[in-house]
Amino acid sequence: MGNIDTASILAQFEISGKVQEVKPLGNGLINDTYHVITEGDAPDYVLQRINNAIFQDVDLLQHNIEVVTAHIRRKLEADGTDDIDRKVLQFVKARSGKTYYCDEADRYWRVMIYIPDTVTNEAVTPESAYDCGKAFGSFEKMLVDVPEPLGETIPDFHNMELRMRQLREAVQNDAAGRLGEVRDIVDELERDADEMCQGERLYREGRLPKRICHCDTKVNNMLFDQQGRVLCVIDLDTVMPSFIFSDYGDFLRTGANFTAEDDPDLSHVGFNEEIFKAFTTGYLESAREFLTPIEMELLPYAVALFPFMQCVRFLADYINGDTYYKIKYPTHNLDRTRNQLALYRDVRRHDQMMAAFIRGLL
Ligand code: GN1
Ligand code: MG
Repeated sequence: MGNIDTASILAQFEISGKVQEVKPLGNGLINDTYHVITEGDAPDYVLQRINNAIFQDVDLLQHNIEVVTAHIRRKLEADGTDDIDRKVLQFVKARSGKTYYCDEADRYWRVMIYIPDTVTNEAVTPESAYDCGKAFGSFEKMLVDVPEPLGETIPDFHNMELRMRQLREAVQNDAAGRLGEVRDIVDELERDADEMCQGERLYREGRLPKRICHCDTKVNNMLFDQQGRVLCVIDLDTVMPSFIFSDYGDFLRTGANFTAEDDPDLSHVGFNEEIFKAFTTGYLESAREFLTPIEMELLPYAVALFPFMQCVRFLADYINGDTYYKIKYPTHNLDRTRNQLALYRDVRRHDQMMAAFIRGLL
């Protein structure tokens, strides 16, 4: 916690109970998160510093989150769901009336109620993939009729055309003098770029909708209860309008890779069909009633799109000299690039299997 005076920050929020201890929570790479333990019957809290270098419009971000959590709460209430406080996040107001507080050092803070007795997972099993599919599908389903427009907390976050432009700019500048060693990868990506940008084209033609999506669908962004059942979706900073491909495809990018996204041994990389099938089954159980035919038809495209996009992002960062992603060694972004390219290639070998499997479910 360094020199951060958490007591004076917490004093800005309408929390109940006396604070007993504040300790770091989780292992997020973007925000700093603390568990605030209180005395007696008062709830515990989560104190979070919002990374406003990445999320530059904190007011918009918190507005999105407030609209989304209030809407989900109303849906759960209407459905007669039990234990709602464990199934949707609840933010605590600051004394200013907002759900965040900006301190003198221009740091942004927010507080939510800590949901006790939960478990987070880093690895996906076929069983949990099915549950995650259902949960992310129903998250989107609950949000199809949000009563207010939401903004993009990172503008054009999953816009493939923008990501290609950024790669081409990196290639033009060759700021770190690394282009020579990756030229063949750039060429390979360019060959499929048009196909991978079809989402934006269909959107411009009015054939593909944007909906409210989570946009960071990793298994560790879900809370489970101690019996292993999904309780709720967390980490809502990237909730914004996007193609549903963002949630469906990005989950499988990490969940259905046999190894981590930065494993340098490419013989470990591959597309896990069993996870694909389990996740897709759960997802479509929740989502089929609101998805349009074109969205369903393009689900295999979504599975390919995310390793492709991530490969483009890692490669652009490598060529730029590692200015965005944290790296642990000089060729870290290159290893990530090669890993995601290998995954992309393997996904493409499963195009027909995926299409047939999805047809079978519908
Ligand atoms: C970043 O930090 P993390 O893992 O939540 C990135 C994602 C990438 C991911 C790749 C705001 O997410 O889009 O898919 O790294 N988030 C942002 O590991 O750029
Ligand atoms: Mg997270």
